[in-house]
Amino acid sequence: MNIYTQPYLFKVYNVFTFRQIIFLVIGFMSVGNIYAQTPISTHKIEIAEFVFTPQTIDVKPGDSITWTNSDIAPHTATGSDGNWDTGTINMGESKTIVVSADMNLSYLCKFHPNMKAEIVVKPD
Ligand SMILES: [Cu+2]
Repeated sequence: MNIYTQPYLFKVYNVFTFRQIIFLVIGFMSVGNIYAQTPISTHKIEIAEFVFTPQTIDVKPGDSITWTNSDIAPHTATGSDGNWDTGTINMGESKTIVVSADMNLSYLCKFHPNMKAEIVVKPD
């Protein structure tokens, strides 16, 4: 090995190591993210005898919530400020919404405003 090829080899070796480090860092970050994110879950809320059960649920953005109505009367689940709404849920029907970060905490039934419950959105 002469004096002219040695710096070149050193450079190549350095670049290769740098790329390896980058790949490792990106690799570990990706694996870390997979384990850091709790899986998306589906929450079920029963509507029976004009009551939402459970009354309060903890959710994360991206989760889904399904309301099932077992009353004869139709109901809705509607954000208190009106920014989300399942629409009418008839007897035996289910309606599902996906949780967004800006959903407000309390909701009610449009037809029976005394029917109230809460969803608590916790950031990821
Ligand atoms: Cu109702």
